Amino acid sequence: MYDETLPTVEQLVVDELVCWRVHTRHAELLMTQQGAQVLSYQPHGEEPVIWLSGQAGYQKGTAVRGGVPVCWPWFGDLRRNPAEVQRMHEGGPICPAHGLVRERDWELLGIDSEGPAVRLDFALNTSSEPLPGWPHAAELKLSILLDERLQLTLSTRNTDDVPLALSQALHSYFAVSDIREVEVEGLDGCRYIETLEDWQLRKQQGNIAFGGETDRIYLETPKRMAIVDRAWKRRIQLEVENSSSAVVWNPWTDKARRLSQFAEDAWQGMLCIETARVMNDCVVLKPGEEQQMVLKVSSKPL
Ligand code: TA6
Repeated sequence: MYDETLPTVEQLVVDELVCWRVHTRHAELLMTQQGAQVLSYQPHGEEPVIWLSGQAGYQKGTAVRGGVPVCWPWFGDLRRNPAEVQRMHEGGPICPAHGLVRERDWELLGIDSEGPAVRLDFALNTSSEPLPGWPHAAELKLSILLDERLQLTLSTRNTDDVPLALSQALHSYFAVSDIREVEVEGLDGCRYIETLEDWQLRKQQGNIAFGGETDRIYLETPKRMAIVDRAWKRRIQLEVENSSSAVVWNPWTDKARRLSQFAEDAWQGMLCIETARVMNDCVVLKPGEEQQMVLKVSSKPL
């Protein structure tokens, strides 16, 4: 039986992946060293907030489906990125979707569990761990803070002597009761790129509701947005810093069949809202400069 007041951090191996299970008086979190990926997050007495696929695989070199994969130093398809981001890539054909860091182990810098909160810090240094096709020097860090809410801070320091241009995302999978019944608040009036229709530019009117495959890049996004889930009587609140773009994604039926580690009906219970720096919001860092992007996730009853 856990002593609710004291946080615990347990290291475990799930199939091939080194993981940590963190338990505080507010919530439970599971994460893995591979990609410094949060895998699940569930406040006590509630449905999960961060969704993890029931068919998730824990193999080395393959990103786990679900959780919060880190997309860096580019988001999505490299060829759809701004020219300056594309130019950083000097490596021939190796340009997987969502960059180069979600399938490799990051270094655990430390775990701080003094007091009711727990903080885990991970890093990836591209000088000591060169990335194939991306011969630049940068220090990437992800800090995970678990207290009343979940906070992720992704920071990049340019340790090279030339400017770096990159795009990135915290590719968060949220759990929902039924995608057809939830709405996203906060993006009313925002321009978005409809990637499913020739990347046309559109404008959001009202809250986002879901009636089919959705894969959109929202621009000039606000600090706050929320998933309203009436069936589960909760609002998942997202608060961001230093991010003015967000990707909203649900694969629906057809794409669900083509996705790895994804049950045919899993599309009904998940929604990705990805805190990003993409397109005209991509990151350009001078030598020595650092950029931090922050996501705070909390769940409140409706
Ligand atoms: O972020 C949305 C997206 O780019 C979708 O187009 C979809 O492909 C999704 O990411 C998942 O990508 P993955 O490479 O993890 O299968």
